[in-house]
Amino acid sequence: MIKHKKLHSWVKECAKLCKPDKVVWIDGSEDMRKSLEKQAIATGEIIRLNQKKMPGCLLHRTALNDVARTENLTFICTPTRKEAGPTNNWMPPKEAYKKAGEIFAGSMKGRTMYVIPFSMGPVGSAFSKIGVELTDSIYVVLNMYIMTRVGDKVLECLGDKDDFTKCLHGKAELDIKRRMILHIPQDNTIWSVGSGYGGNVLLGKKCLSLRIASYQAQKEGWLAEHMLILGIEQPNGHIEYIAAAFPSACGKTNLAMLIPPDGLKKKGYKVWTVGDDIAWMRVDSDGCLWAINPEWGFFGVAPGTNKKANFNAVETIKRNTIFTNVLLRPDNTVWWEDGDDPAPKEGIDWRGFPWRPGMLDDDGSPLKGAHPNSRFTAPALQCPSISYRLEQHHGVPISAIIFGGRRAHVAPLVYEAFNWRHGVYIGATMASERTAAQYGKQGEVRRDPMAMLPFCGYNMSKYFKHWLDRGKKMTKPPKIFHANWFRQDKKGNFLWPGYGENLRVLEWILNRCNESVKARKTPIGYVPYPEDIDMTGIKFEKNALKELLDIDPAQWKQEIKAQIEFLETFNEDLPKELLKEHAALKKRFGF
Ligand code: OXD
Ligand code: MN
Repeated sequence: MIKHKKLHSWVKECAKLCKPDKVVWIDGSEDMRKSLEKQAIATGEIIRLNQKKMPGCLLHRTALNDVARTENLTFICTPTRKEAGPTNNWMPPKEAYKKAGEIFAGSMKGRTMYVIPFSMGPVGSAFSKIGVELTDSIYVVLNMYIMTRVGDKVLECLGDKDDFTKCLHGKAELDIKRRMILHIPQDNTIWSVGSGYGGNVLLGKKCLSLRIASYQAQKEGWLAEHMLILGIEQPNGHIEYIAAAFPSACGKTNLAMLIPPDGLKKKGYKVWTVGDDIAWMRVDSDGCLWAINPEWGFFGVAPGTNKKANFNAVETIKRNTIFTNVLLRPDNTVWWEDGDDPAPKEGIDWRGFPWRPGMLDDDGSPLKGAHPNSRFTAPALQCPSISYRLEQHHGVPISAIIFGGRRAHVAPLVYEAFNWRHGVYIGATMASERTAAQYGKQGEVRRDPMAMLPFCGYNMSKYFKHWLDRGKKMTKPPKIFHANWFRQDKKGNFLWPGYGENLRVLEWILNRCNESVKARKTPIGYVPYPEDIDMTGIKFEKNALKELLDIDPAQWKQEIKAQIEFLETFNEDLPKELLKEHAALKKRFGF
């Protein structure tokens, strides 16, 4: 293979900074993967799980202070603050390189630097992007083998082209005070130092496929989104695809792998999973929106994963899966809260300490065996519902886009935007209530436009404008919807059963796309007539469905006020079209 001059000189430059004992190029072979696995097991970085019960599965524990993405230590590094916008932490590139450079300096002494060429999207697809990650962590290499396509085939595809993302990761001392996740979009560069947690260090995922890619997408005229993609196959074999954006911890993985509920089975639907976290979408020559999932694996939350919530995920993670921060049982298998198995009598918790059910922490709360953000990294192709289109260079055409959040009140189960521009307003103002798994006051509403708040790599006002402009490029734009599976009654009980039953709502959405059902026009958009949501096979009070679809003007008055307060934080940069949508919404209510 011809040596890529720029790539080699960049690797050399980084090695000069970090001073590893050696540099190893990852060729993508199974032999190399196995030998790295062996090394990591020998040093204790990784534990081999029970190979009879869980073939190919591994366990890793992160440092105790390194268990989630650190948004406060994540920066967009552009020449001006305005380019990063009011929703991002900002640092000038020069300062970023200097500060992180001091932490990287000599940090790989006694370690190996691995060079991982990877492709986001099928290797060679016109819609894929290439990155090269340098890392001193075997855990990262093994995860990248699952999450992305890696190795020589990627280098061959890169040839002598310069357009690859330069990703440098180093664990350094894993000290939270010396941790930084830096994106320098103008240099097509990511620097991540001081962390070993997936979201901070698998640089192809949030860093490249969302933050850097969203910046590139704006320049190149496409969309990089925090969305799942699923296909619904109808009895006649026709498959329609939906992309959906929900903030973290709203069940995207579960929705992407949905199994039709018994009551709808006789209709013959089948759901195909294309992706559970990221969608890259572009307007094609047919005037439609097409999407690929750039990833090759799932990096999902373990607690709460069980056969009822997500049977397909349970099947997917039976083999060749890396578990992070879950509980280790005495038979060398793993366990987490709200899984399928009862708590074991004893085990080793996510921190590496002996654990028994009923143990309490310093505050007197039950001590968790698995960390609430413990994860599985599993090959997408092992998922029983994986779509063959995952490997197709062209991706899938999108019929509908869903925005959603977790709202106890206000937002009905589902509604449809009047048009693309209105849909962009719905996406720009979407919100979710914090759960116990997130920092901040529980129940507090956090605005999270298009679920991209932590992931948009440039000024969000410009991002809104970009979304509005995409609509003008399409002759057949997808319809836009808003869904809320989490509405509660007055007693605080969830009104909607969720999980597989969500297909009932997806069916209504597709019926709207195909113009086969009418809907009730309301000030917020089109809302289903209760009889148009097929409730065959489940006991459901008619009133509950009415309550789920109810729009309370008093609540909406407050909501609309909160929406404009949020939009006003973007000052004069906010596209005027969104202000017009806001005024129109108010007017429709008569406020
Ligand atoms: C994720 C997230 O890990 O959105 O996918 O936080
Ligand atoms: Mn995500």
